[in-house]
Amino acid sequence: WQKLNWQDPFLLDQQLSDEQRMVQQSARQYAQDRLLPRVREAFRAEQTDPNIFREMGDMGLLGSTIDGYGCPGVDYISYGLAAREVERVDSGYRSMMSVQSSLVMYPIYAYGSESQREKYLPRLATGEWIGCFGLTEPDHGSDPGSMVTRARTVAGGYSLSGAKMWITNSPFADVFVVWAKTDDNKIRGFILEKGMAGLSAPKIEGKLALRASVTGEIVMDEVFVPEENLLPNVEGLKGPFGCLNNARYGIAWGAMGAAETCWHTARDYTMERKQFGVPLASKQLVQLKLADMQTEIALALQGCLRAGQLMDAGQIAPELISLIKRNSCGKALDIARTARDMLGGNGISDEYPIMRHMVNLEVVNTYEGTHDVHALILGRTQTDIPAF
Ligand code: TGC
Ligand code: FAD
Repeated sequence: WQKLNWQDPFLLDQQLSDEQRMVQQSARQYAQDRLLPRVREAFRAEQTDPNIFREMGDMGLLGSTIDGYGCPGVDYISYGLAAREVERVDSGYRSMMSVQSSLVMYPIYAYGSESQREKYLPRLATGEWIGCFGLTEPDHGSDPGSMVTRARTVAGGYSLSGAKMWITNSPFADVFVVWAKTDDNKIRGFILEKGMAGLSAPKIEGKLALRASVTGEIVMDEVFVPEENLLPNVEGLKGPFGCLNNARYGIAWGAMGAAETCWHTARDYTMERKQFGVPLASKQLVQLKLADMQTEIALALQGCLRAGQLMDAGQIAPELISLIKRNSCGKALDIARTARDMLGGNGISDEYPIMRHMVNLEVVNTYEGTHDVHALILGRTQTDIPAF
């Protein structure tokens, strides 16, 4: 019998290839050395450093699964491991990375023309250009099929009018992948660029979560978009949902990184903190909480790994991605709330990372399909009855 590796009960590390381990280690080193020292100030001041995109580009973290166009072409398990390492520090930094990679570069790669790929991907890969993804509208969040943003046909292209809400990266974005309905009522994807007449992206102020990642609107007032900026190879909701599959998969890994930080912080704290003359960790109630955290995290990560194998084999069902996204976010949020409690008064201080992770995870549980919307997706697969 082996002694249990309590931090990695399923020995996930042993199940990785050398390349996957290398990607994880370099992402961890970057996140711990470069992101961790600035996150507290960034969160306090609600400020996002755009240089992070260049740094992530240098590390090969942007569009990492794309082969060519300046991207490293790693597998989806490596992508997930990198998301876990970045989100160990902050969900907002993982958001910046996953929007650029899965929601901007992926659609240009998967649905774009060759000239669109050549024009946009290399500069998005280095982080010279920052991208955002506009699907959600002020009145249409969980139900994006009801969007009202229009793309009217005009000479030489389209005229886009409408508003997108809660858009990660939009206030400093150079490239906007926007979904809108054309004259025939079909949803199509368009690439807009900063500086186009009628396009603005005001920042949403006052967020109490994900404060290290800037969020804004996209406001389009008859923005002329030339024909060559239409994504030619997809129409319908499967366009944005195809991108969301990749992003949701990354979130499933990432949320566990945040959960691991909360778990380890709570463990270390209760080992040191004495009440009633003994360490809190000597109490049964405390050990029960630590055991639950360990169990949920270990099982969730093993599920992510299996999903990654299926992604890499091209055999994954989108509903399995809903299952892991929902599970990871819900469990990570519970773990963060419990860990916060275990630190008592100190749990509310930003001397410790837990409360920041806890409020961030409220967002992660909501965006890319809420916890309940993913339950309804899973319910539909079991019953064939859409209950949305
Ligand atoms: P429904 O009838 O189910 O589907 C319409 C068409 O889309 C196809 N489809 C998918 N294709 C690929 N992958 C998926 N996961 C797909 N899900 C659906 C489907 O096959 C169908 O295709 P076709 O060819 O038959 O037309 O659509 P519905 O309108 O009933 O939608 C149902 C529902 C609730 C599942 C869906 O609307 C949904 O998932 N809502 C959640 C919205 C959401 O996730 N928004 C995310 C916005 S982006 C974001 O949050 C980024 S934050 C990132 C960050 O900062 O990290
Ligand atoms: P609603 O859809 O109004 O939902 C409100 C509540 O009702 C939820 O609890 C939901 O589960 C529940 N509900 C909804 N429908 C049903 C139903 N049929 N049955 C039962 N309950 C239901 N979007 C983008 O396009 N791009 C981005 O980059 C992006 N970044 C984001 C960043 C942040 C910080 C945040 C907060 C959001 C971001 N979003 C982005 C938007 C995000 O995807 C939406 O907030 C999310 O999809 C939920 O939509 P909503 O906020 O309109 O809530």
